[in-house]
Amino acid sequence: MSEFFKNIPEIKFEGKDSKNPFAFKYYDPEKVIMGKKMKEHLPFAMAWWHNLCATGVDMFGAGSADKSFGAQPGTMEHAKAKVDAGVEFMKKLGIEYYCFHDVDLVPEDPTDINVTNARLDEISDYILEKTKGTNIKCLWGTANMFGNPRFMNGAGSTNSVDVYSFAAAQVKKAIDITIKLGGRGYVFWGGREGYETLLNTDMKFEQENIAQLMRMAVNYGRSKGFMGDFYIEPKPKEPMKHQYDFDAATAIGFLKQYGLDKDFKMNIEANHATLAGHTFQHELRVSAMNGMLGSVDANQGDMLLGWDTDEFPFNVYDATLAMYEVLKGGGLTGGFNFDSKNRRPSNTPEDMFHAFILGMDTFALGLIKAAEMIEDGRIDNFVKEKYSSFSNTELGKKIRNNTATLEELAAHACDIKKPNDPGSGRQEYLESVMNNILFS
Ligand code: XUL
Ligand code: CO
Repeated sequence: MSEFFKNIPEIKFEGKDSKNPFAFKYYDPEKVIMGKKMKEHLPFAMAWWHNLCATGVDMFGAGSADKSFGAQPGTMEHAKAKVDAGVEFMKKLGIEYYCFHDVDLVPEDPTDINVTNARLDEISDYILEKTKGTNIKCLWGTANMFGNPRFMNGAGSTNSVDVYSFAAAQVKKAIDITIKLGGRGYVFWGGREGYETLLNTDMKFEQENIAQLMRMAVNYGRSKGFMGDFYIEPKPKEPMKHQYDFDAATAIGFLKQYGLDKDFKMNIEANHATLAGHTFQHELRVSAMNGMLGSVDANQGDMLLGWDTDEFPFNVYDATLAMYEVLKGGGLTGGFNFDSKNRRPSNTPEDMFHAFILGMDTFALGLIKAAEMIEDGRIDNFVKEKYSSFSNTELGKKIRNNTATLEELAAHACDIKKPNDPGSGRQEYLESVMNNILFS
């Protein structure tokens, strides 16, 4: 196999004092934290699309990075070169998972879906051959139901039965390939499932059809022995003005309404959370408290930009608060997929490694610090104490076990005439505890 990243060694853990740009400073895969190895807490994944396909093309100019890997883009030779490069890349970083859209793996034939499907069979055989004897496998797969112009009015939400059938065909094939590649999950990100204007949109009709497509996908996947989770990846806008899977709370409500909540969990993307006006931590909390903490698309947005910038995670506060939620939520059923891309001027193969080293070290630091926050106990103890009147009074216990009545509570209020001071929220103190742990 030809080496694509010849000048780059295997990336090893060297510790925080290392100045080696090609070494981990914090990600120490074998280190045990709260009873589990770091690599088990952090099943990292490479996003096929950003890492192996994206060249930095934007609305203002052509790509700046060469992702040809020695082959002509748009050919099966190129598709295979991407597999070779991707496997070398993952091996050098010690990454065990990857995520894909169908059309990241192979070029789509413009006139015949049967040709595309045969290419997917061929490339998945090739991936299996190239990853044989390694621990590398699929984290999740998905169908790209937003790029092709046929999806301009939506996929599950389209007005056209033909287009809906194409969406179904792509989902079916992507599920087959996900199963073949050992995937833990299957993702629905509703790229065009939304609207530009309600003047031309039957929202109820569209949402019913999306739910039906998901139901058919679950039935098909289960009939083929797929035991993994289906995921919705919420995002409020972009490309559509409004997307139906706006945020975790909206997506969970949708899943419950249509009886899909037993088979689906959330795939939370940090940048999508902030676009929805939430923190990454908030979206993880909402998922966890509903038993739907599934997987993470690890990236970050830019405070000054209102779109999905998909930057590699660098913000240690956010990563720590995210890992705090993940640890308290009992971990992910999926993993941490770097749905992140190099900035356009970071256009060399070395930059691809710097980006993953940054992202993996950021989450490793987040994990270390979140575990310290939990073990420290000051924050948890404060929260426990804050709600203690519900556990150390008879009335509080009755409210919690749903046996209190409105009359009884009103009588209590009249009896005491004026409530006791509920107590300080101590936000600044708790933030200083976090700083103390982060920088000690
Ligand atoms: C788009 C996005 C997608 C999904 C998979 O914002 O995040 O790449 O992760 O379709
Ligand atoms: Co994503």
